[in-house]
Amino acid sequence: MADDTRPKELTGAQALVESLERVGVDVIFGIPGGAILPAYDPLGQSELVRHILVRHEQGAAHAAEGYAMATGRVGVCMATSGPGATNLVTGIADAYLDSVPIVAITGQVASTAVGTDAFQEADIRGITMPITKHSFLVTRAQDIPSAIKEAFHIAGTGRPGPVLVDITKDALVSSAPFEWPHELDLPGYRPTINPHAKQIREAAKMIKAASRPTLYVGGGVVKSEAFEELAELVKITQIPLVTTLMARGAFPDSDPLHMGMPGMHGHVSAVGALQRSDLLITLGARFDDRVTGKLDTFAPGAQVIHADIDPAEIGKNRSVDVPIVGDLKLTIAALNEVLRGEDLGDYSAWRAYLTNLKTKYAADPQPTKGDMLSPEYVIKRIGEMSGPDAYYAVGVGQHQMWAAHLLPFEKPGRWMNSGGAGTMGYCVPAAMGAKVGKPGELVWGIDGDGCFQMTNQELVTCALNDIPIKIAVINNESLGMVRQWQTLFYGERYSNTDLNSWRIPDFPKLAEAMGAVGLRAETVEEVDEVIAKALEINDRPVVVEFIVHKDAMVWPMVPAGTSNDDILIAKDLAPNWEDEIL
Ligand SMILES: Cc1ncc(C[n+]2csc(CCOP(=O)(O)OP(=O)(O)O)c2C)c(N)n1
Repeated sequence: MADDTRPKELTGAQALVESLERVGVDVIFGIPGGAILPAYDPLGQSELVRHILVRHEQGAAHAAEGYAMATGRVGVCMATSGPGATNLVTGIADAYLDSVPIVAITGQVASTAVGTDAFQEADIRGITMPITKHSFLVTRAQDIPSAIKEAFHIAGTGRPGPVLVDITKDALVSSAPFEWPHELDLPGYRPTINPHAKQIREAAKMIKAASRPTLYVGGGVVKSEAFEELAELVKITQIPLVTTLMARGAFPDSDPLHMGMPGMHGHVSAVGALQRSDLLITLGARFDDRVTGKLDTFAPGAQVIHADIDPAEIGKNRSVDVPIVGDLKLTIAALNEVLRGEDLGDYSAWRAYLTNLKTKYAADPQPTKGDMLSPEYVIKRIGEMSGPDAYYAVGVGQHQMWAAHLLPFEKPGRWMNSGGAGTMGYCVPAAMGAKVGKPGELVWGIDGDGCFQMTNQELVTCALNDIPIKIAVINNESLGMVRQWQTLFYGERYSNTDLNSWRIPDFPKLAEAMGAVGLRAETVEEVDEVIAKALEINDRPVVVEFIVHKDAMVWPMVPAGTSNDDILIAKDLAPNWEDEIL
């Protein structure tokens, strides 16, 4: 009789695939090459793990992010050593800044060759050390299972983030008994999940004493899926709230208490809600410079409650009166528990003040600018015709900000964008990853003509792998956001921002060449027509090019390095803060 208790002998490569199956991986985005090649052999035979062969490793990393953002699970990308691994770096940095849980698996040259400048050697662990939550260099086959188990645990727990597992070729080809670790051996890694009751009571006391409180809601609320808890907190307290770029959709925009998005291109009412507040109840937000503007003039009269799972965030940029470390889902639930049924302050004058700002400075995008389409209108129509259930990935630039203002943010977890790093090229692969994670859902990518030219080749991947995403290219013929700065701060000297993309490339033809359907709209009537057509096509990816005016600007704007008090709603036009006496 065979001895079933003895661990089976596997190659490192087989152990890797078995480990990935055991942690529940269902899809990996990647490209093979020499060092990782041994792993691709058993991977190709796995019945549980689907591998999607991308066209560029940057696409693999962003696709892993898009998958993670859309599903809440850990996304996985894979590359070979050297240039394969370095091509992942942008996506890893992006995931780090936006706290997206991904695991990047890379092949490394043989352990005996490490440090010799061997062919395709790069110290990817060293390169990514500052942009990963943790990283492993595995040089022995028997260490692969524990590295994989730990990597997935670290990526997905506490403050989520990217983890790198770099495996040498000799570790992949040699054999060892496969032993799946039952316990995790991670001394020192113990994220604080439960908030401290005393801090919760202190926070509640401050909320009761405040007269102009604001809930400053960040991406952490999305990561911890604390949507119901947040909705209840708002219901109990009737405190106005803002959602940052990363938190769009965490609370319905249509709610009268929602004051919009704060920051450099935020809504006047949201900027006012922070700037004139006497208490910021900060939930999973990090006082990013794009939100605060000039830090020493940010929310000058506000005390601060700061709740975050990462203690390193607390007090990093802004001093804090009540720190709360813990999972936001539990933190907000605990706050609800102590606030429910309590006598809270009367915030009605504050609400009225902000509501007035909200109405007065509401955006009203017109269909055209001059005789050309306005990009705001196009994005608004995509949102209206596709609805709040659709998933939306965006690139970086003006189109990203218009999308953040004008898409229908009613449901959580449907918004994918590169907030922290601001990575052009994020949109197409992130949309691809989202669609793989949510195959039954409508997934739009809204991209700029500049961003699209960085990673559009992943449409080939989509066409070949039955991933029918829809991409809107908002073609303003330029690196629009940079051009906007040149308009405002460089005397309209447009150095190197004209892409000539109304001539070359021909985006619909490019789309067709990649196996997608290519459509174009130039008039107001065509906008609805092409969106409707795109919505009907579900067997292939679709690219819709919208030719739009190049001089449309993103408003409001707080010029970099200035105070939020100096927000402009149009060139040289500031809002009137003093309309209502508080
Ligand atoms: C990888 C990368 N390179 C450069 C930049 C700087 N940058 C920010 S926005 C932008 C322009 C984006 O142009 P486009 O994609 O056409 O979008 P638009 O602003 O016109 O909507 C640039 C170059 C960046 N964010 N990322």
